[in-house]
Amino acid sequence: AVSNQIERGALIVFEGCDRSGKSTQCGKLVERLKNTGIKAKLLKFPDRRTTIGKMINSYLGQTYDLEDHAIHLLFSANRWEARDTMMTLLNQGTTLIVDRYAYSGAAFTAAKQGFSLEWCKQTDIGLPQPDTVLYLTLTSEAAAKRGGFGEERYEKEVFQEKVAKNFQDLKDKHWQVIDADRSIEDLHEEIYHLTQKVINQAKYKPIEKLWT
Ligand code: Z5A
Ligand code: MG
Repeated sequence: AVSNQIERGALIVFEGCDRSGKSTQCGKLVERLKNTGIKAKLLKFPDRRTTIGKMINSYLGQTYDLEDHAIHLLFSANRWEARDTMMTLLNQGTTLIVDRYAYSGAAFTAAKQGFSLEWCKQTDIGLPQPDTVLYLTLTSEAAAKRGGFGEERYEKEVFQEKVAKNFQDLKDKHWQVIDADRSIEDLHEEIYHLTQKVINQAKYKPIEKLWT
C-alpha cells in the first residue's frame, strides 16, 4: 500500500430473494461500521425519493402501469442518477452499503416474458463495480415464515422463482452466498466479519466498471 494515496471506501452490495433480510442487515451493518469509526453510508435501490424513483414507486404500488422495457430503463436510470455521488463518496473514503443494485434490475426484468438476461444487463454496463455482492439465500418455506407476500407488483411465488434462477446466472467471482435462514444477530456477525476483509482489500484498488 502507498501511504500518501487516499484510501477509498468499498462498494458492498446486498442482493437476495424477497424477505431474505437485506434491508435489516444493511441497516445493522452501516450502524456497526459507523460505531467502529469507519465512514459508511446506506444506499437503496430503487431510491424512491427522486423524480424517477417516484415513478418506480407508483409502478410497484400498482397505481401506475408502464411498458416493461420502459420500467426497466427507469430502474436503470435511477442507478445512473446516483452514479456521480457514489463515485465521489467512494473516492472520499466512504464505504457504501447498497440494498439491491443492477443484479436486481436484470434478474427481475428477465423474469418477464420475452426478455433475455443479456438484454437486461446492457443498460447497467459501466456502473461502479461492487467489491462484493452478498447474496442472501432463503428457501421459499423459510421466507413464508417471515410473513406472506405484500401487495406490490412482483410479490408472487412463481415470479420470485424465476428471479432466483436469474440471480444464479448472474453470479460471478465477486459474489459471496450467505445462508440467511439464521437469527438476525448471527447473520450480522458473519456479514460484519466478511465486510472487514472487503473494506481492507478495496482501499488501494481502482474502482472498476460493472460487466465490462
Ligand atoms: N426491483 C426491480 O424490479 N428492478 C430493480 O432494478 C430493483 C428492484 C433495484 C422493490 O424492492 C421491488 O423492486 C422488488 C425488486 C424490484 N420486488 N420484489 N420483490 P425493495 O428492495 O424495495 O423490496 P422490499 O420491500 O425492501 O422487500 P425485500 O427487499 O424483499 O425484503 P428484505 O429487505 O430482503 O427483507 P427485510 O425487510 O429486511 O425483512 C423482511 C421481514 O423478515 C421483516 O419482517 C424482518 O423483520 C424479518 N426478518 C429479517 N431478517 C430475519 C431473520 N434473520 N430471521 C427472521 N426474520 C427476519
Ligand atoms: Mg428490503
